Amino acid sequence: MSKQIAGKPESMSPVVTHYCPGCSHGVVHRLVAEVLDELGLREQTVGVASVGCSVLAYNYFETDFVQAPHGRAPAVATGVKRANPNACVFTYQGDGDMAAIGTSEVIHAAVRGEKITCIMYNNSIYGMTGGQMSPTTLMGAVTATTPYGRGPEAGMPYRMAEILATTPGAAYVARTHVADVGNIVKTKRAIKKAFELQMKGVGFTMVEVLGNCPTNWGLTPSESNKYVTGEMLPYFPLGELKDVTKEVPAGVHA
Ligand SMILES: Cc1ncc(C[n+]2csc(CCOP(=O)(O)OP(=O)(O)O)c2C)c(N)n1
Ligand code: SF4
Repeated sequence: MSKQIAGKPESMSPVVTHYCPGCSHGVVHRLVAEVLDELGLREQTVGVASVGCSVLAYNYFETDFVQAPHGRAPAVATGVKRANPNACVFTYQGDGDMAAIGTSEVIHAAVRGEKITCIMYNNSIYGMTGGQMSPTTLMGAVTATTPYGRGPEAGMPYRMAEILATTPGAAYVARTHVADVGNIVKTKRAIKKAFELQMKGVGFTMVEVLGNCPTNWGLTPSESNKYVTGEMLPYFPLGELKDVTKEVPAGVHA
């Protein structure tokens, strides 16, 4: 008799997602679900879905979920966490949701040191609405709203993780990618650390995950993963940008 050695995490619903073939949104969902299983947090978790391709995230997790208006997930998560301090509360947002319409919400949540985890899937484009430029679209990139390539009139793409890492309330901020297996494993580690620090009440935690959008980039899944590593990585460096557990207390020399 064959023995099952791999299956869906308990925190993931047994359904087929609506994501395009080759899209990494599903990979990141799975990592979140695996982490919730490993930390035994499923029954006390409340996810906050945003607006974008991941708007249906509430159908994919076996946890409680709330749907927030576009960009407002960190504000909704703040309310959920303050009302339920023992809950594990996370948002799942695109770069359009967090870095465009929701810039203010996430920065103020970080400044306040809200004990939540915000996950930003950065595919450098508005995926759901047909591939318009987002704040993280690379210079020169052709999108539905930049047919000649993003130019200086739109300003430079900005780095959400670096911005959040400068806020005093942030406890942990990291940027990872999921374009190859080794980095999928590293992304899981970062998400796990963020959830652990949230549950220890250390402060605001955020993981920016560089992901693909083969459909709106007009690339195959494999080409789109090469775009992540070849084009996005030089502008969006990986790493733990803030980890208060590693900081040396004032007056102590490392
Ligand atoms: C208030 C409001 N403004 C605009 C929209 C249209 N809209 C829906 S999704 C979206 C962008 C989503 O892009 P992103 O957050 O990067 O997620 P992705 O779809 O790429 O995963 C926009 C502009 C909306 N739904 N509500
Ligand atoms: S449009 Fe892009 S981000 Fe959205 S599901 Fe398809 S590939 Fe993924």
